[in-house]
Amino acid sequence: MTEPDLTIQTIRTQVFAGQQPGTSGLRKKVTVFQQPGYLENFVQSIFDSLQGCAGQMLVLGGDGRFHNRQAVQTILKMAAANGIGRVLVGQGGILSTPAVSCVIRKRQAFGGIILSASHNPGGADGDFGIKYNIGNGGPAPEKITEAIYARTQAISEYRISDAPDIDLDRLGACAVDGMAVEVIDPVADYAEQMSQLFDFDAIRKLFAGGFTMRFDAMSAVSGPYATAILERMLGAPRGSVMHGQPLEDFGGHHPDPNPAHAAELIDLMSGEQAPDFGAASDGDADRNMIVGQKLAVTPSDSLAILAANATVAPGYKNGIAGIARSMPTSCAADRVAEALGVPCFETPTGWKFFGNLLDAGKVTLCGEESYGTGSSHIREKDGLWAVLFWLNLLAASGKSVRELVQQHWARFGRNYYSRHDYEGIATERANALMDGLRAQLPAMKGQMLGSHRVELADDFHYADPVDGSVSSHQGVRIVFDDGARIVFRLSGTGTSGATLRVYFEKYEPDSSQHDLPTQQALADLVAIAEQIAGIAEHSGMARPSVIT
Ligand code: VG1
Ligand code: CO
Repeated sequence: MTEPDLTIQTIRTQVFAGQQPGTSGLRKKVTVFQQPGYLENFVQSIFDSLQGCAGQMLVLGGDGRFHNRQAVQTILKMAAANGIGRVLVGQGGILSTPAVSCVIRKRQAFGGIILSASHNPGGADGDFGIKYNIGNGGPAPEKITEAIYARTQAISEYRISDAPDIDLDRLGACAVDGMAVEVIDPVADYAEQMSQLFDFDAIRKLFAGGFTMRFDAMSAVSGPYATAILERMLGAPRGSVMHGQPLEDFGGHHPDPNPAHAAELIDLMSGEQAPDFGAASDGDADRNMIVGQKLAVTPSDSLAILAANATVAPGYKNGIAGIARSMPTSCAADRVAEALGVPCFETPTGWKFFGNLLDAGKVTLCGEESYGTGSSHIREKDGLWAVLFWLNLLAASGKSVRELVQQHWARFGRNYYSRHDYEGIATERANALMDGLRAQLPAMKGQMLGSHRVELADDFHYADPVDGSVSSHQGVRIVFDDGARIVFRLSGTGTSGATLRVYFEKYEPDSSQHDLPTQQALADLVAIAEQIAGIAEHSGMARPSVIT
């Protein structure tokens, strides 16, 4: 083997914000990442923090946003100079987040590096991001992310080969100095896994019978996956996938699959010519939105409905071991778990908290209110997986999305649910709001707020049932004795100022009350949130910037 032709560079840039402890990746403006040494600082810190990575295999790819290709070339040269044995890189530098997780597991890689800022906007003025996933295919746990962060603060040099760029578009083997590189088809392993989990024959028959759908890839990375699987493997009519070409700036949009940002799909699904089924996915293809005719399914309901019907899919035919949901996600899944006689775990926000539960076999399905759903098949949430699960369910039941949702509510009751986001608040003001709330918590229990009595008011705290690790200050929650809840937390994924997220939930067992407009059903809770938190005063905003 030839000695790697490496250069040791001194880091001169002073702006090493690094990854904040507690978040699962570094997300910053592209212009920040373009500073000399910035990306390199983080990547070297990853290699420095991974014990035993020399000679090992890594998976590398991203969501195709602006700066993706350049970053891939840099990381390959750094991997070579740091003694990594082999890198599997997606063709064109492309791999969705779920595909990275799938490939790490299938090929038993040591870990992987994902380049994405997920649902954040892209382009030269947009956001970029990077995160490290471990050998189980999931986001690195806090122990590792904190070590990486600490290293970014201390590091003074990085190692990089001065070998030329590789041809990212040509499939097959090549090398960077002594390191083997394989450019892989980004879709193949993932598509094969999907065909094993779901009844592709039944879904093919559904489309052959005239069933219509639109999948909005939002000009992001799910496009090639959705086109290959839905149109080519399952026979959905050409054009079923819209915005299927990944663009560096996502066409100037937020690639965030919710009714606010996927408005074109929502309009289509509300019209007289609406297809039978609609869905959308985010920048890195791990989120999903499910839409029926004139009905957007809340992610919390989607999780509960999939859990209640999981056995229709071949991959889950023996039932599920348990469900996990993030704390702000509605309690709809808890009712299903109870009916199935399986446990339901409540975790802090962020997919990394599901990893241990999945590895230990305690849960099969996981979900977050933020349009994230997934299962034990990988260790990330998975947008297209959720869409295929719904297609399998629609095919097996012969029912419409609306019928499935209404039947679910009739059986389990409806959890009215909404999230209000206040974006771009000055960080001190947002912290003051949260501190003000925390100060009120001890006195709240037993109080009447409007017509609701407070049963529990706390700052959510989680002890991992598998490894005992503790995560505190995960959001203020006010739980009422009628099942209603209000949750307040600050976003950990924004790149400018603070974003306050307020989550509202109300449980309605009575079927005759299941057709109210959501915001109307939750209006009294919204007023209570304002009363106790002083949102308008702290944020300077009379109403939320985004309601989902
Ligand atoms: C948001 C969501 C959270 C999700 C995270 C990553 O975080 O609320 O549920 O896990 O994004 O999603 P925050 O801290 O901004 O509320 V994505 O699609 O980046 O992987
Ligand atoms: Co995402």
